[in-house]
Amino acid sequence: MMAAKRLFLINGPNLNMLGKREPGTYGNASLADVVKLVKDTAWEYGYEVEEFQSNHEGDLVDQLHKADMQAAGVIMNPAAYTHTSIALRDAVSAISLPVVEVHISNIHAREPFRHQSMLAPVSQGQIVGFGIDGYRLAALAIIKKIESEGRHEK
Ligand code: CA2
Repeated sequence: MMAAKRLFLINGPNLNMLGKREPGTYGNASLADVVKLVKDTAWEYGYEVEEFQSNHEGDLVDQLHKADMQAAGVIMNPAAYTHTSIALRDAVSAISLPVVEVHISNIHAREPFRHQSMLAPVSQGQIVGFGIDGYRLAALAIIKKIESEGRHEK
């Protein structure tokens, strides 16, 4: 099915706190800065972005289902649910869109419980450890993927 030139940007629990706490791990940028970065990047290629953040697992599942009907790809930082959520993994499996998983920090250089991602095996790919620049890299990567597969409307 042809999708509109639209990306969903989905951020999970506590990412609404970005820039307000823990700058040593997550930097000084706010969630609004992340949204602007992704929108500006997508705009360069004629894509629009629908943005969503929630602290609630089921709401994130709902948003993945909505993306399947309305978008051509998803950029997602599932935050702590990365490491725990079979529900989010099943949702990514259930939709037919490419999903790029982003982490601001290098999860592999942190506590062992952050080394495993439930979503990575069902995602298109994972970008970790580049701070919020990872969101721009994810937008570039997913747009290239969408364009190469001709998944979007003209
Ligand atoms: O590095 C990432 O992007 C993470 O997804 C961030 C999650 C963490 O649980 C993952 O292991 C890695 C935590 C997001 C919490 O964000 C905060 C931001 C500012 C202050 C406090 C929390």
